[in-house]
Amino acid sequence: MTGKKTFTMIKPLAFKQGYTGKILDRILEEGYLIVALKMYFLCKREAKAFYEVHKERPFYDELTDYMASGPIVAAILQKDNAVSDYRKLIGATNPKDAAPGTIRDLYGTDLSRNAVHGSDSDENALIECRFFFSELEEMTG
Ligand code: IDP
Ligand code: MG
Repeated sequence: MTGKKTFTMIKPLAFKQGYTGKILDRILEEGYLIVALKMYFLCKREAKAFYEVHKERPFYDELTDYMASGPIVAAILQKDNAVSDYRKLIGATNPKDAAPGTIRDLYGTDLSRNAVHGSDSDENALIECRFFFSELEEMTG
Protein backbone atom coordinates (compact mmCIF):
# COMPACT_ATOMS: atom_id res chain seq x y z
CA MET A 1 0.00 0.00 0.00
CA THR A 2 3.06 2.27 0.22
CA GLY A 3 2.50 5.52 -1.65
CA LYS A 4 -1.01 4.62 -2.69
CA LYS A 5 -3.21 5.47 0.26
CA THR A 6 -3.73 8.30 2.65
CA PHE A 7 -6.16 9.03 5.45
CA THR A 8 -8.29 12.14 5.76
CA MET A 9 -10.88 13.53 8.13
CA ILE A 10 -13.28 16.37 7.55
CA LYS A 11 -13.09 18.16 10.90
CA PRO A 12 -16.13 19.16 13.00
CA LEU A 13 -16.63 22.77 11.89
CA ALA A 14 -16.23 22.05 8.17
CA PHE A 15 -18.72 19.20 8.60
CA LYS A 16 -21.14 21.43 10.53
CA GLN A 17 -20.86 24.15 7.91
CA GLY A 18 -21.96 21.66 5.25
CA TYR A 19 -18.70 21.43 3.31
CA THR A 20 -18.52 17.62 3.28
CA GLY A 21 -20.01 17.25 -0.20
CA LYS A 22 -17.81 19.97 -1.70
CA ILE A 23 -14.66 18.54 -0.11
CA LEU A 24 -15.40 14.95 -1.20
CA ASP A 25 -16.25 16.19 -4.69
CA ARG A 26 -12.91 18.00 -4.90
CA ILE A 27 -11.09 14.87 -3.74
CA LEU A 28 -12.78 12.85 -6.52
CA GLU A 29 -12.07 15.55 -9.12
CA GLU A 30 -8.40 15.37 -8.17
CA GLY A 31 -8.35 11.68 -9.10
CA TYR A 32 -8.55 9.92 -5.73
CA LEU A 33 -10.65 6.83 -5.19
CA ILE A 34 -12.54 6.86 -1.90
CA VAL A 35 -11.98 3.30 -0.70
CA ALA A 36 -13.51 3.68 2.78
CA LEU A 37 -15.82 6.32 4.24
CA LYS A 38 -17.65 6.91 7.51
CA MET A 39 -19.18 9.58 9.68
CA TYR A 40 -18.09 9.31 13.31
CA PHE A 41 -18.34 11.32 16.53
CA LEU A 42 -15.06 10.89 18.42
CA CYS A 43 -15.13 11.00 22.20
CA LYS A 44 -12.29 12.85 23.95
CA ARG A 45 -10.44 9.61 24.73
CA GLU A 46 -10.52 8.58 21.06
CA ALA A 47 -9.43 12.04 19.88
CA LYS A 48 -6.50 11.89 22.32
CA ALA A 49 -5.53 8.46 21.03
CA PHE A 50 -5.67 9.56 17.40
CA TYR A 51 -3.47 12.61 18.08
CA GLU A 52 -1.22 10.90 20.62
CA VAL A 53 1.85 11.89 18.58
CA HIS A 54 1.09 15.50 19.64
CA LYS A 55 0.57 14.77 23.33
CA GLU A 56 3.50 16.94 24.45
CA ARG A 57 2.43 19.91 22.33
CA PRO A 58 0.76 22.91 23.98
CA PHE A 59 -2.26 22.65 21.68
CA TYR A 60 -2.99 18.95 22.41
CA ASP A 61 -5.88 19.63 24.77
CA GLU A 62 -7.46 22.31 22.57
CA LEU A 63 -7.07 20.13 19.48
CA THR A 64 -8.58 17.03 21.05
CA ASP A 65 -11.45 19.02 22.63
CA TYR A 66 -12.23 20.39 19.20
CA MET A 67 -12.02 17.01 17.45
CA ALA A 68 -14.45 15.60 20.02
CA SER A 69 -16.87 18.54 19.66
CA GLY A 70 -18.94 17.20 16.77
CA PRO A 71 -19.12 14.57 14.05
CA ILE A 72 -16.30 14.14 11.56
CA VAL A 73 -16.11 12.29 8.26
CA ALA A 74 -13.20 9.88 7.90
CA ALA A 75 -11.99 8.44 4.61
CA ILE A 76 -9.24 6.40 3.03
CA LEU A 77 -8.11 7.86 -0.29
CA GLN A 78 -6.26 5.93 -2.98
CA LYS A 79 -4.08 7.33 -5.74
CA ASP A 80 -0.38 7.23 -6.71
CA ASN A 81 1.65 9.42 -4.32
CA ALA A 82 -1.49 9.82 -2.22
CA VAL A 83 0.19 11.13 0.94
CA SER A 84 2.31 13.88 -0.60
CA ASP A 85 -0.22 14.88 -3.27
CA TYR A 86 -2.98 15.12 -0.67
CA ARG A 87 -0.83 17.31 1.58
CA LYS A 88 -0.45 19.64 -1.43
CA LEU A 89 -4.18 19.56 -2.10
CA ILE A 90 -5.09 20.50 1.48
CA GLY A 91 -2.44 23.24 1.85
CA ALA A 92 -0.55 24.57 4.87
CA THR A 93 -1.69 23.78 8.42
CA ASN A 94 -2.81 27.36 9.02
CA PRO A 95 -5.51 28.30 6.48
CA LYS A 96 -4.02 31.82 6.41
CA ASP A 97 -0.86 30.34 4.87
CA ALA A 98 -2.60 27.78 2.66
CA ALA A 99 -2.10 28.32 -1.09
CA PRO A 100 -5.13 29.75 -2.92
CA GLY A 101 -7.59 27.07 -3.99
CA THR A 102 -6.38 24.44 -1.52
CA ILE A 103 -8.97 22.78 0.71
CA ARG A 104 -7.77 24.54 3.86
CA ASP A 105 -7.75 27.87 2.03
CA LEU A 106 -11.30 27.37 0.78
CA TYR A 107 -12.93 25.73 3.81
CA GLY A 108 -10.66 26.35 6.80
CA THR A 109 -11.41 28.92 9.52
CA ASP A 110 -8.27 29.06 11.66
CA LEU A 111 -5.30 26.98 12.80
CA SER A 112 -7.24 24.44 14.84
CA ARG A 113 -10.37 24.53 12.69
CA ASN A 114 -8.52 23.98 9.43
CA ALA A 115 -11.20 21.92 7.66
CA VAL A 116 -9.33 18.65 7.14
CA HIS A 117 -6.68 16.27 8.40
CA GLY A 118 -4.23 14.59 6.04
CA SER A 119 -1.62 11.94 6.88
CA ASP A 120 1.98 13.14 6.83
CA SER A 121 3.75 9.87 5.87
CA ASP A 122 2.98 6.42 4.48
CA GLU A 123 3.68 4.93 7.89
CA ASN A 124 1.23 7.25 9.65
CA ALA A 125 -1.34 6.83 6.86
CA LEU A 126 -1.44 3.09 7.59
CA ILE A 127 -1.78 3.67 11.34
CA GLU A 128 -4.54 6.28 10.82
CA CYS A 129 -6.45 4.18 8.28
CA ARG A 130 -6.45 1.27 10.74
CA PHE A 131 -7.53 3.54 13.62
CA PHE A 132 -10.84 4.15 11.84
CA PHE A 133 -11.30 1.21 9.48
CA SER A 134 -10.72 -2.52 9.52
CA GLU A 135 -9.37 -4.21 6.39
CA LEU A 136 -12.88 -5.57 5.82
CA GLU A 137 -14.29 -2.05 5.57
CA GLU A 138 -11.84 -1.06 2.85
CA MET A 139 -12.81 -1.58 -0.79
CA THR A 140 -10.28 -3.23 -3.06
CA GLY A 141 -9.90 -3.29 -6.81
P1 IDP B 1 -1.14 19.07 10.06
O1 IDP B 1 -2.60 18.80 10.34
O2 IDP B 1 -0.95 20.09 8.95
O3 IDP B 1 -0.34 17.81 9.83
P2 IDP B 1 0.07 19.12 12.69
O4 IDP B 1 1.32 19.88 13.04
O5 IDP B 1 0.16 17.64 12.56
O6 IDP B 1 -0.53 19.78 11.36
O7 IDP B 1 -1.00 19.49 13.80
C1 IDP B 1 -2.19 18.74 13.92
C2 IDP B 1 -3.35 19.70 14.03
O8 IDP B 1 -3.23 20.43 15.24
C3 IDP B 1 -3.40 20.76 12.93
O9 IDP B 1 -4.11 20.32 11.80
C4 IDP B 1 -4.08 21.91 13.60
O10 IDP B 1 -5.50 21.81 13.50
C5 IDP B 1 -3.70 21.76 15.05
N1 IDP B 1 -2.63 22.69 15.42
C6 IDP B 1 -1.35 22.69 14.98
N2 IDP B 1 -0.62 23.67 15.54
C7 IDP B 1 -1.47 24.32 16.38
C8 IDP B 1 -1.31 25.44 17.25
O11 IDP B 1 -0.24 26.03 17.38
N3 IDP B 1 -2.45 25.82 17.94
C9 IDP B 1 -3.65 25.17 17.82
N4 IDP B 1 -3.83 24.12 17.00
C10 IDP B 1 -2.76 23.69 16.29
MG1 MG C 1 -0.05 16.22 11.09
